[in-house]
Amino acid sequence: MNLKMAIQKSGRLHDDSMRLLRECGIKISNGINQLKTTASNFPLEVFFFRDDDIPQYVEDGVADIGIVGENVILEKGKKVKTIAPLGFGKCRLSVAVSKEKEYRSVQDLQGKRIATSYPVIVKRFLEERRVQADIHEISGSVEIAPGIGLADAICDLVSSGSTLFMNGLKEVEVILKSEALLVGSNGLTPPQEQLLQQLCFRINAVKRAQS
Ligand code: PRT
Ligand code: ZN
Repeated sequence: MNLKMAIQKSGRLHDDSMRLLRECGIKISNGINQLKTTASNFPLEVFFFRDDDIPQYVEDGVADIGIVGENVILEKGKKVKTIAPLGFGKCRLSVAVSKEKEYRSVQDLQGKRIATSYPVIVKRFLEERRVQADIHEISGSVEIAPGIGLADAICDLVSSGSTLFMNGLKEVEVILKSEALLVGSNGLTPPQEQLLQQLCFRINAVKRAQS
């Protein structure tokens, strides 16, 4: 029996996810043109997916475990359990407005149009603060929305801040701090749980060695 793990096929979490497995002493071939691969020295199958699909696959048990950003887990609202934060993929989900605009508090978003790829998280954030705004879901290049008149504000992931800067925007609210998480399906069998424990033991050793 193998433990099935979903990781990002390509993108910001792919290399660090592969590196973590390598540092855990698990040998797998690179997945750029593959859908899945099997480790040669640990009972682990690795599936390569788009990060957005990973919560669903783990909830459904297509994969037993997965590595995905906390931002994606919260947005998708799937029933998966968090096993461990992994210390990479760090970013924040923030609201930004044109740097020329005056911004005092979240109340300034009242009645405004906010472009984002994270409508669920943004909606909850605004509701908790009793602010009503128009959420426009767009899937990419969110940061150009204010410049082309599509929105008054955006909510997007930020790490260095240079994308906001280059688009004449300033960060005004941090909604969420996120990093990559190891998540697991709720229906693992005892043998799968045991394999997961072995894997977690190795991950913890890697984390300790790095801190
Ligand atoms: O193809 P697939 O759907 O799998 O990938 P994707 O394009 O949806 O995601 P990807 O690879 O961009 O990001 C995967 C995960 O990395 C995210 O879900 C976050 O958990 C994490 N992460 C960490 C980031 C960033 N940092 C980040 N800076 N994801 C995206 N960004 C983008 C941001 O959207 C913005 O466009 O980078 C830009 C801002 O970066 P700075 O450095 O200019 O602030
Ligand atoms: Zn994605």
